[in-house]
Amino acid sequence: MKSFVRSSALCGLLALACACVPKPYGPVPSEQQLAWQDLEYYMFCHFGPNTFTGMEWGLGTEEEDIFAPTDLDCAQWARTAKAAGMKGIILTAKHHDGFCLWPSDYSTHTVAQSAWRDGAGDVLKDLSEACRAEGILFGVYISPWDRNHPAYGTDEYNDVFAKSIAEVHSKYGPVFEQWFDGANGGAKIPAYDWPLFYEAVYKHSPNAVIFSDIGPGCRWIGNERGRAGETNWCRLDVEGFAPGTMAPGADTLNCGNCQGGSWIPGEADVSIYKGWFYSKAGESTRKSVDDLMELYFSSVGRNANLLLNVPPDTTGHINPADSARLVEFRAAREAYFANRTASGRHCGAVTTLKTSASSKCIVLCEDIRYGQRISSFKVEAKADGGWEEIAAGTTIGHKRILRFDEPVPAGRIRVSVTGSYEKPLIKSIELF
Ligand code: FUL
Repeated sequence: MKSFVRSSALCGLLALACACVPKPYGPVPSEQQLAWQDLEYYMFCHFGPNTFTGMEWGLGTEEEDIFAPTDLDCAQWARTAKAAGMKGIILTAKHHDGFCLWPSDYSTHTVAQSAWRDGAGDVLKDLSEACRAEGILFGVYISPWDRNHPAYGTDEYNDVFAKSIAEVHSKYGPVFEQWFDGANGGAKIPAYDWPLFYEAVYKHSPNAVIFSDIGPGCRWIGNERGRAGETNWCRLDVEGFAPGTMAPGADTLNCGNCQGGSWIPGEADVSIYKGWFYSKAGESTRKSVDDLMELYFSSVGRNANLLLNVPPDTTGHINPADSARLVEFRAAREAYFANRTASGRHCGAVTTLKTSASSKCIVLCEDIRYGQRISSFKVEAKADGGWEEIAAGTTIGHKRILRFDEPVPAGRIRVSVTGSYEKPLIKSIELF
């Protein structure tokens, strides 16, 4: 009897809870995409023959022996990423020059043909193990454009490429993200068999989020400057488009499509240097902490993940000056968000909070599990003469950060949703 009462009470509670579950609006994220959006910030590593030649796009004709890190230490990369507060590392397993950083059965242009470690070296093995040991995620960039492979440009290449993807994922996966670059430098474009490539990824990394200009997991943000649109929808129309030259325009990728048919959130990729690969000259272009903070606000602060490239040097280490910069950047972020002056959950279209001290920014998170709904909002502070607008924005999505023009003294602050396609669902509001 007791257990009957208990279970019917439980059913009642569940029914109540169910009645409160909001109705989804439009496309919604998969569980994998939700978890991926929570990551917010991780490392990109461009490493390969270009590290040694100073080129950005290798020709594919470089001698394999060019790849000769003197002291490869992937554990140092993983430690650096972790200390920087990054959640994972995505490595260029194969860039456009076709050189494979793992001994592949489907290419003769790989670490196995080089003199490095007598042909027995394997960067993917080292890095995937180092990431696991450090408790961070491992991801791969595998370029479809291949300037070395003899089959490139023929129908046979689709099969070769799918097999090398499967090889990487089965040997070193599962990976959290698979990066497919859209560049082809005007080369002859074969009719890529994207469904075949995706299948090869999902077979071994079923939870991977696949990046390309148009997803399916996440999309390019339309520039390599780390700047998402101030309006940034997680939705995109992909019908009739393909990655690369067939992708929608950069402006569309930058902002998404408000009514887009698929959930494909943006990822902002940008390098700490001017180029993607390490070069001595590149060191003078290292971004400052202020630059990195701006990047953070224009990517994570605008509903996009930040993929920051930190290229290992010819020794096979992340340059000490780069790792020091990353740690300074982490400290700057932590200092910026150290004093929370108010926090609350949203209730109704207007939420009022009381701040305990003067505030310089507001951080809003929409409950995107039920779709992205909000198209505009404003923030006001109570002043002597009534409510005064201190900030306004359009989309929110996973996270939106708005900095105030000047510090707003302690007092009452209210957030009003001024446009929403469905009942607005804000998960959290915080002021700092
Ligand atoms: C581009 C490539 O062509 C660059 O070399 C780099 O890998 C960048 C992340 O993507 O499309």
